[in-house]
Amino acid sequence: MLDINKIRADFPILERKVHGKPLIYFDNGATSQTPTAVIDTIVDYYTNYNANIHRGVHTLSQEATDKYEEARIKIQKHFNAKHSYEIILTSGTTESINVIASGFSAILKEGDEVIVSALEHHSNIVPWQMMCEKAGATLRVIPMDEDGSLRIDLFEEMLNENTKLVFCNHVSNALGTINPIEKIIENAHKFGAYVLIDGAQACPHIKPDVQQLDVDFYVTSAHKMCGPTGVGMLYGKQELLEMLPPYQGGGEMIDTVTFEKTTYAGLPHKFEAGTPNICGGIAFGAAVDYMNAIGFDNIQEREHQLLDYATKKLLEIDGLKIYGTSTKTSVISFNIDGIHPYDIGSILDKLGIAVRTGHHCAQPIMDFYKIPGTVRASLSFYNTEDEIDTMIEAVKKAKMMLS
Ligand code: C6P
Repeated sequence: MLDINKIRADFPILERKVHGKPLIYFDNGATSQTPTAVIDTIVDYYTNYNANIHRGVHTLSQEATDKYEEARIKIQKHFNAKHSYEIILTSGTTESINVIASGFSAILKEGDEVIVSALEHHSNIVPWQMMCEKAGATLRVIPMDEDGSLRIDLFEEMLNENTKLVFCNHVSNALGTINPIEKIIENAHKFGAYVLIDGAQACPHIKPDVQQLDVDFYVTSAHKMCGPTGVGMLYGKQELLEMLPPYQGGGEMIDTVTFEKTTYAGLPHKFEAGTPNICGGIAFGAAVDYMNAIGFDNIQEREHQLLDYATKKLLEIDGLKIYGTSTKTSVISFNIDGIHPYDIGSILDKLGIAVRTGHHCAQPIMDFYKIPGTVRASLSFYNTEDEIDTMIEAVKKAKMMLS
């Protein structure tokens, strides 16, 4: 059992007030809060060893380089990648996806097919559309079901010898539903297609093992798992990362440069042009340490308690509908009959409660349900039942005011 009061003390922001009320932070799907261990790592970097990495012989640069590469190894171990150089540090999930989409734009050809799921965030749709447009490939979509699950039966029918790539999120950001990525990877591989899994919403709750999954590419952002913004990960199998062309040209991604010809550095540097987010990378490592110290089994158990508690209480409110009811993480997306989600979100904010409202960068899901958006409460292990009770009362109040 987690000591929630002790855990909450790790997050200084939870002490603050919003509109004179204690902050209740239920927008963890957008970004999670930052524990003192990560904040201290950031302060320590800028206070004691801020320097550019892989470039200097001086002590500060070497210290920063060592810490950055230590963080890469922490991330490698966390995701159980075979080699640390299979972990590319990027600015986040969006950039990680764009690295792969840009690389495959040069490899795919007309007649090739790529498959994406209906449950994707725009980051896992738009780069592939751009890639297909450049390469002349066709984008196909795995349909979803009313309960927020994917039609895996139809996915299996869509696969054929032209299928080259499959993209799917591990967990839907708009609904919290968990996709059967093991099945998706296994079936795609039967046809020789590569699979990219967007783990942005899974990694705060689940510890993926990329070797066990046998996934080709797995991407995530640090800021949803207690780390800072502006840094994330692209995991790729060595042979695939070696096959793909670099994403950006610049310093540190080269081996030799002349005006006639440039040769590229090996992994991971080939994909890390320019000065990276050094402090962010180191703090990402600290966030991984923090979450592992709490333990993903404990996190899941706690978040399931919160999810069950909140779901039961919300469903007692007349006219309230929850979207996405298949197996899921601690995300509740809901609407109340006849009330715009934005109006509910605004009233909750006045009461100190942070939720996200709108289409959640997943417009196709909203189109499927024929709604403009939802109110999304995304809960984390540091939330409490008392906070949920306050939200329930606030939702009832909002309903009364807006009906
Ligand atoms: N979703 C949300 O409120 P970046 O912005 O690159 O860190 O992550 C993009 C992204 C990609 N895939 C999924 C499944 C995501 O949930 C997100 C970010 C946030 O749902 C902000 S839009």
